[in-house]
Amino acid sequence: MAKDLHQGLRVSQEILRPGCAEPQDDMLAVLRPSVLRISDVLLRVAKTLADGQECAAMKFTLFGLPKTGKTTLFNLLTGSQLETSKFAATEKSVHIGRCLVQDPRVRTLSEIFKPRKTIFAQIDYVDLGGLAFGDVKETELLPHLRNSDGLAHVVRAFEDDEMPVDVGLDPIRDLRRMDDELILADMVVVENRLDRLAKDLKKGKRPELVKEEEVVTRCRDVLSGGTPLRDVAFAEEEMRLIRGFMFLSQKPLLGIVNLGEKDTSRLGDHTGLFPPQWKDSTNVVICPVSAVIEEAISKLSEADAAEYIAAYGLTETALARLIRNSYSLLGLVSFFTVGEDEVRAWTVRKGINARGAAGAIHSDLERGFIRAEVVTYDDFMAAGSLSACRQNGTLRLEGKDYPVSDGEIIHFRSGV
Ligand SMILES: Nc1nc2c(ncn2[C@@H]2O[C@H](COP(=O)(O)OP(=O)(O)OP(=O)(O)O)[C@@H](O)[C@H]2O)c(=O)[nH]1
Ligand SMILES: [Mg+2]
Repeated sequence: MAKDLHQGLRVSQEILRPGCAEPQDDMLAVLRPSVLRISDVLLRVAKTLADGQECAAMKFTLFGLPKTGKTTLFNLLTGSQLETSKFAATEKSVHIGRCLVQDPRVRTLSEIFKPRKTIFAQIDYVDLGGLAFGDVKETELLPHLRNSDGLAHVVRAFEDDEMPVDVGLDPIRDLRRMDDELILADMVVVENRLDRLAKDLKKGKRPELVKEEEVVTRCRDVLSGGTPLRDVAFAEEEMRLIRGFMFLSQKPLLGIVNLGEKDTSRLGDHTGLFPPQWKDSTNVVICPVSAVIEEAISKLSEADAAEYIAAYGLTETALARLIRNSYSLLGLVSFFTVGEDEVRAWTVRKGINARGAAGAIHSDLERGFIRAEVVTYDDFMAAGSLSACRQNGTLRLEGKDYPVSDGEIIHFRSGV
C-alpha cells in the first residue's frame, strides 16, 4: 500500500511539473483502485493548480458499452495491436497510447524545408473496457474518465449476428443514455460536496465556501434538470471553484458512431445521428466512422486510400476527421516552426497570445520575448518562401499580446 501511495504521489508530482497538466505515461493504469481514489483527489488539486499552463499532450478517453469497437479504433488511432474480440471481457482493461496528428500542412512544410526532423502534434487516447448503463458512477474506471480532457463515447451502429444486441441498434438512444450516466456521476459528486459544505459552513461562513456553495448548487439544479454542465456558461471565477471536480458532463464530448459496412452512405453526413437535445450544444461533435473500413484503408497505399475514400464522396478518412475533431473540441490550435533543422507543429489553446505561444516552446523564449515574426500557412504557400513573404509584407512583426491563430508559421525573437 505504501509503495502504491508513493506511486500515486509521483503521478501528482508529475502533473505539477511546469508545462504539463497530465501524467506523461500510463502511470495511472498501474495503481490499485483504492490508491486511484486518493490519486484522484491529488489530481484534482494538481489540475486546479496547473490551471492556465500549457500541457504536453491532451487526452481523450474512448468509452462506451461493451463491444462497440473501442479497441479497434484505439489500435487504428495509436498504431497499437491490441487484441479485439467478440467475447465478453472478464476484466476492466485500460490502455493508453499516443496518436500523431498527421496534419497535411506539416507534411507539405516538411517537403519544402527538408528538415532533419519533422514533429507532428500529439493527442493521447485511452481505451477503456466496456461499461454497462448504470456502471459509470461507481466503476473503478471512473478516475480515467475524470482525468481526461475530453470524452469519446463509442456507440455501435453495425450489425453482427455473433454479437446480437437485445434492445436493437439505436445509436441516438445510446448517446443520450450514456450522457445521462455522466450527469448521474456528476450528481453524486455534487451532492457529496454540498453535504460537506453545509457542515463546514455551520462552523463559519467563510466567503470562499459561500461562493462555492452557490456555484455547486447551480450545478445541482442544472444536472437535476437533465442538462449536462457542458451546456452551461460559467464565469472564470466560478470555473476556478469547480474545475477541480473534473465533472464528466462538462468535458467536450465526441460521439463516435461506429457504422456498419452497408451503412457507409452516412459517413459524410451526421445529421441523422445527432440527438435533437444536443442541437444547441457547442461542445459536442458527432463523428460517424466505420472501424472495419478504416482498418481496410490503413492497409492501403496512400494513393489507393485516397481513391477509396473519394469513392465515398469524402476528402479525408473518418479517422483523420475524428482526430481533427478531437483537437478542435479541446479548443486546441497548431502553430508551426520551420527550418532546416526541424519542422514542427506546436499545440496551444485557441486564443493564446504570442508570448504564451513562445512559452509552449521554451520558458526562456517566453521570458525574453521581443517580437514574433508571423505569416499564415496560406500566405506562405502562395509566396513560396519566407523571404518572398518578407518582401510582399505578409510576414508581419507582432508583439506579445498578438492572438495566435491556427496554421500560422511563427519565428520568435528572444533576448534570452
Ligand atoms: N462488422 C463490424 N465489426 C466491428 C466493427 N468494429 C469492431 N468490430 C468487431 O467487434 C468486435 C469487438 O470489437 P472491439 O474493438 O474489441 O470492441 P470493444 O468496444 O473494445 O469491446 P470491449 O472492450 O470488450 O467493450 C471485434 O470482433 C471487432 O472486429 C465494425 O465497424 N464493423
Ligand atoms: Mg476493448
